[in-house]
Amino acid sequence: MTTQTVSDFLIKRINEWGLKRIYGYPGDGINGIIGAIDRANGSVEYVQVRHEEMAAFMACAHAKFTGEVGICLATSGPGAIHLLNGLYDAKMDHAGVVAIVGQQARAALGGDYQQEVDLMSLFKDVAHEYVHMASTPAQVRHLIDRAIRIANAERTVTCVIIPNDVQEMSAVEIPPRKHGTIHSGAGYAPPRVVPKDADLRRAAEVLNAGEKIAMLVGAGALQATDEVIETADILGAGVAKALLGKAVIPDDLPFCTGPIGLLGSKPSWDMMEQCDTLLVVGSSFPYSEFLPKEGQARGVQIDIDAKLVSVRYPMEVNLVGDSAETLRALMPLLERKHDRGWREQIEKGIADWWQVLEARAMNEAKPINPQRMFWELSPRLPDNCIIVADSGSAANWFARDLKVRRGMMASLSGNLATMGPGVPYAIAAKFAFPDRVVIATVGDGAMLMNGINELVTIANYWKEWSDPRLIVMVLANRDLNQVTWEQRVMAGDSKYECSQTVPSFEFARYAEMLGLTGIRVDKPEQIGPAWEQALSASRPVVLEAITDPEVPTLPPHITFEEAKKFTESMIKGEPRLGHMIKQTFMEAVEGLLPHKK
Ligand SMILES: Cc1ncc(C[n+]2csc(CCOP(=O)(O)OP(=O)(O)O)c2C)c(N)n1
Ligand SMILES: [Mg+2]
Repeated sequence: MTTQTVSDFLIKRINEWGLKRIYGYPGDGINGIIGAIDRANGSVEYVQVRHEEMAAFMACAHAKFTGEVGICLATSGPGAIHLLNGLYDAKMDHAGVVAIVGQQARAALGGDYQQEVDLMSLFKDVAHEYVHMASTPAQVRHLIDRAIRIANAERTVTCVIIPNDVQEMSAVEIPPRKHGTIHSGAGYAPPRVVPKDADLRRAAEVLNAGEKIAMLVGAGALQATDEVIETADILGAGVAKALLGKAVIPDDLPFCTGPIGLLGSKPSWDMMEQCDTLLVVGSSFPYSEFLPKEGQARGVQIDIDAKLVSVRYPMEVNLVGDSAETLRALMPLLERKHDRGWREQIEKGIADWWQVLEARAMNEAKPINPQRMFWELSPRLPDNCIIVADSGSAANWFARDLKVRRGMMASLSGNLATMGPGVPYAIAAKFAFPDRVVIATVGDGAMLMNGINELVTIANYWKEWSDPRLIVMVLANRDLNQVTWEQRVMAGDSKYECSQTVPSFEFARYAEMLGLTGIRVDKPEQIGPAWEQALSASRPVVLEAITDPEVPTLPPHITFEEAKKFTESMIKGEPRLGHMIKQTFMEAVEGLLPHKK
């Protein structure tokens, strides 16, 4: 090739940044770029998805699981619009994603042209840190350099819009050396960010003065496992984990109180109710009512992003810094708590809670108790596996019942809490780590929203993965269950069948039709063997579990107000009232009784 186009240069530059994969969907707004990817002979891998939103979810998951920037590509107009929800997911969970989108030819813009959408305005919110359109080839080098660097450094979404005529023009690799040109370079290395000594000392004073210390860790602490464990040990603290921080520390540590919030655990709730000091590391967990009451505890927060400190609880000391580095700098200033009473109390609560969870999981249900699907998976989780959950009741059981160990990764849509990322996240995890087992836990509503379509993508690509094991476990409860329970508990409304009941769909048979393995379980005794079969399969598996929608996804403690509304909803009439009351009662009793084997 003698003349390289703007698009050829774009792909070359992405390569120079060390990025090797693009999730996309074609259209005439990006023909130039697709052609360049083809000409690049595999230097960048193009993954074809079923819908642009899925490409954005995959780019997001790529960023979450690898720490690299994820890239998604869509055509002008409809393709660009489809990206949005996945991009918001990335933005809100602080995953670095670059969206590259096409646009109509420059000469047509402003002419009410076919597929002409004001993309600058469309992306101005989600990509406000950096969204620009190339109007001439000499711009492309710095647009892509800056989009990638800013996405990486700010852990956010950026967007480069390239009109289709610009894509086909001759590249200007080196802009002329004259007034009004930009000469950018590639590369980014994250800095070492540590707070000032005086602030570390102030934080240590607060933590040393406390007697009952609660820690809360989130996604920002994923690279600080050892430091979190060591700090908790010095402080005699318990550690609660926000959803996105599920993999920060192993769940079987005796002082890990597990999840917090509506999907949380009783030990996390008790710890936050009773602590006198709160140390938050890398989390902006949203619900303040699950944190100590204002004034109850003195607070210290560590976060790399100054915008996120002291937004959920008024902290006495805010340390802006990298979690691991900051904890390492802080630890020598901390005094080991000699009275371990607080820690022992927390550990006792945790041990009891695990028994409650086991009893809840083993409760009878019609036909399968969804918690048992997770409970039985837990001890069978392969080393280094990657687990994802969709938004829905699965997120509760993912958070509570799965015992994540060291080396595993786990994620979901934390802040946007959108339905739909389960299967695409799993696909991106497989592309990033083809040798690791990936397990997605997804509701039937989310599967029917988009999951069954992305199963086609799995069928299309699985033979390329060195270990083909990808398991999509579907909670087939014929219900939009998470919301059904929210409507009962939070609004006091009974189930509105018209909005909540999901049509039946044979997920396992559909998987078989696609050439995958389909397993269907509708008896509790089939659960263990089904997981064994799925985890030793030689191709991706859809494990369809016929689960009971009347198993409550109640928060760890229900407030009086919620309980009252819940009772009202039951009185107003529920389709399966008798069974539901029994199931809820069993759950409540399991939470109260001491469990003796
Ligand atoms: C895109 C989107 N639409 C709607 C919601 C609200 N919502 C949250 S969970 C849920 C129900 C999910 O149903 P399903 O996937 O079947 O899982 P289940 O709770 O039944 O296990 C809904 C409708 C959402 N979070 N995202
Ligand atoms: Mg459902």
